[in-house]
Amino acid sequence: MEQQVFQNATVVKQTGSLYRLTFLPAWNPFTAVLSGKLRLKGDKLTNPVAVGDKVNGYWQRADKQKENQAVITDVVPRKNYLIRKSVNLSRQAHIIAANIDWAYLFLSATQPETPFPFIDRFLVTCQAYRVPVTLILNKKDELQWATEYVPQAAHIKNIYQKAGYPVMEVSAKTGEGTADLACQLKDKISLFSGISGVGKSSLANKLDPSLHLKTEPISTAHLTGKHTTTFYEMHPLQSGGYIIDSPGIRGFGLLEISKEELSHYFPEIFAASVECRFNGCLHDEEPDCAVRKAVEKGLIPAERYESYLKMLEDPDGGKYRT
Ligand SMILES: Nc1nc2c(ncn2[C@@H]2O[C@H](COP(=O)(O)OP(=O)(O)OP(=O)(O)O)[C@@H](O)[C@H]2O)c(=O)[nH]1
Ligand SMILES: [Mg+2]
Ligand SMILES: [Zn+2]
Repeated sequence: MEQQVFQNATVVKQTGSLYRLTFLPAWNPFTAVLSGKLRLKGDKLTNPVAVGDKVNGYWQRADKQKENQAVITDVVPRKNYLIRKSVNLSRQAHIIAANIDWAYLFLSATQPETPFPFIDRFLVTCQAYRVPVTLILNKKDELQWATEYVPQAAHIKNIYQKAGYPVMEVSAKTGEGTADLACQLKDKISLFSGISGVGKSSLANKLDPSLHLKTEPISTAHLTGKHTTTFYEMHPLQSGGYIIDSPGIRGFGLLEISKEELSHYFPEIFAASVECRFNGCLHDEEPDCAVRKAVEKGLIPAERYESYLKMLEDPDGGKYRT
């Protein structure tokens, strides 16, 4: 059996035990499997190798096989990654994606609604794992006729802009706001994430109609998405850059973030906390807590503070039926 090694291939797709790799910036993905050594590492992780990972390995020519089989042996140390506790296998963690230049958390201006604790768990994880993040408020076109959602959309925008996060209002249907987004995506590997039905794949198609990603209307009975995208997959954009389209996230448990450090990942809570009486204040029931005072005065939105308290109490939680 001959062996020829390869280095620094990028994982662009994972489907079960099969991976697709390419040598960026070239785009001609080939199939690979994990070595036994890497599969063993998978006991605490549902996926020891994630989309966006850079990997090394070798090709082996197995008898009777026409093509060489690529085998992944090592993951190159990651620049960053996003990780969450899996919903069903609560002791297992799932690496959402690795080596991400920018994450885009998709929300819908109308339906489906993303619960605040979900948004905040995602943002906390981005802060903790050093992934810059922008909120995408999609389906802006629907606000014209679904006017009952206008105050809610404005409220979301206000909360997160105040916290220091960029918020972009776009429409995957009309294309409004997508030119600015296309500029930001150039030369970067970006992650599109969010719950099902918020329009991640639709927006990707609008940015590059040659992608033809599958999309589906949300359920009229439950106003929730149908989990149309089932694999994490990187796509090159004609306008430049690469996006990772992803399946709707069903639940988001925090991982390896201590109670003491949690407030550091809420920028506006952290800023207020310098005035707290106690150094190790958890901003819960401690006396003279500047964070609680800021919430009472309306300077910190109650939704954000409630999310913070929920996470403090139950970092593993965050399971949503979406
Ligand atoms: N009116 C309007 N509808 C949109 C917009 N973006 C997406 N939709 C619709 O929302 C539904 C869900 O869109 P998808 O792109 O499948 O959503 P997704 O986030 O990829 O969902 P999953 O793959 O299940 O995670 C589809 O019917 C889209 O046509 C938008 O900007 N405006
Ligand atoms: Mg999709
Ligand atoms: Zn405090």
